[in-house]
Amino acid sequence: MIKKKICMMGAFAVGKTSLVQQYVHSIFSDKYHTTIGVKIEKTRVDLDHSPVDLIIWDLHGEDDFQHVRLSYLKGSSGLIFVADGTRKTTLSTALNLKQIADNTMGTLPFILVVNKVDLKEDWEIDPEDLNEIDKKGIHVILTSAKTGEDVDQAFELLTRKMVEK
Ligand SMILES: Nc1nc2c(ncn2[C@@H]2O[C@H](COP(=O)(O)OP(=O)(O)O)[C@@H](O)[C@H]2O)c(=O)[nH]1
Ligand SMILES: [Mg+2]
Repeated sequence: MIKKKICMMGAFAVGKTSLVQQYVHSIFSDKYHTTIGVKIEKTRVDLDHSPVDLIIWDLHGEDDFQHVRLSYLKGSSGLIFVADGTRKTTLSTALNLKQIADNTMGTLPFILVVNKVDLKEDWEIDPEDLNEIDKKGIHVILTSAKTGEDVDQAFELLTRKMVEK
């Protein structure tokens, strides 16, 4: 059985917990629950008829990241960096976290998820910014943890990158 650990990374309230809950349990809550410490979810995905067990680590906050990054990232096979389309600063945070992760772990398979696409009219991140990032070879996926749009696709794309690595 193939087992892969994934870490969710990104600024406060971008939707990391919501994406994991939507993907693993098909649920969404509008209530804001700050994740305390680390929450670990397990799920099985069928990739071309072969099962892959994903162990998804979901950490709270961003600033305390400095203290936990090593133990949090240890053993991971892939990373999901999450930004919130309605808050432009979260994109820089995601890219900064990618830098920190690269320095700590070397480059692992990863994707950049820009979440809350259901609120597109409130977006601060414009397509031009994302185009630029895309040109650097970073895989960008727009998701909504609320409607479920492209959430499965995001996790499956990362799984593929990890397995094919
Ligand atoms: N409209 C909308 N709200 C979202 C989405 N994802 C998360 N949220 C909301 O954004 C807030 C923060 O989400 P949460 O998953 O706790 O963020 P985290 O701190 O990154 O884990 C919560 O109130 C969620 O209900 C989304 O795709 N669309
Ligand atoms: Mg959370």
